[in-house]
Amino acid sequence: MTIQRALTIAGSAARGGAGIQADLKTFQEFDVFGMTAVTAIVAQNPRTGQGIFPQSWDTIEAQLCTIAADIGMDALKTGMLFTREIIEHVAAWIKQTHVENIVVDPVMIGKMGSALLKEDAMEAMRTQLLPLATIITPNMPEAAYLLNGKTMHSVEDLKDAARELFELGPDYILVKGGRLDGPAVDVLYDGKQFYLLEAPRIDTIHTNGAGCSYSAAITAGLAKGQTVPDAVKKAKKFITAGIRHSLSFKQGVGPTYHAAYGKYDETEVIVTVEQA
Ligand code: PXL
Repeated sequence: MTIQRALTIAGSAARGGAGIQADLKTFQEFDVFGMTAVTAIVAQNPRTGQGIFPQSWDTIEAQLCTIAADIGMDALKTGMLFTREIIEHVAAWIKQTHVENIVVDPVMIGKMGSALLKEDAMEAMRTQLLPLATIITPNMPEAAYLLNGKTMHSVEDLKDAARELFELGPDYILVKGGRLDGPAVDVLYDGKQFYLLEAPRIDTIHTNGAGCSYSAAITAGLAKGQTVPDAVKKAKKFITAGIRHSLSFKQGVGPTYHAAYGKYDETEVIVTVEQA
């Protein structure tokens, strides 16, 4: 058997719906072999309060080195990196691994409100990590932060944001319109064309880990050799199904259901291509 390999460099979300847990569940759904380098452990809860435990660079580097030496990878994604130091080290490590497919999810704030990126880390993200990316996948607040507080209310605004983010160096920009009114429209941009990806809006609060799972699905598609627009379209179908069948357990924002797509759901995503 051969199987494509995907690495996630991200935080552990103890609740199981986001972070590396979401990434591994997603890789499995796409029949891609998943590996992890844990950057931080997130276990926020009312009893113990602040529950973010960043790992030392030694710990993270050890994970990356064993993966590179023993398994290798066809694609990688980054999720929660948390500190400037981790971002700088991860960027330097990525540069010397020669991985072809690099997905950067600029994780900043969790659905439960946790601050997943320190303030002084933003500049390192902008200048050191984003230029290495095949694709970056900000939601609207993340795109706004990266662009120094740009406000966005429409698909046209997302297109403007994508144009500006493209200047930071990634090959593709995906700005997700989850917070717009109307259908769920995401904008993919490669410097020449816009791809508008439209799915029905699903009325639920239970979207914990949606961004992680979406970018993991893109990573899996790229690992399998799909083009970026194909991988994004499949990933959007996957995450729309996951949100439609999202789960609600005891408390808080519930997770998307990773096994939904293909089993319970064949959501269509409409793609419109426009010249920029
Ligand atoms: O969904 C963003 C996210 C990413 N990474 C980790 C998280 C969360 C949100 O809970 O815990 C580790």
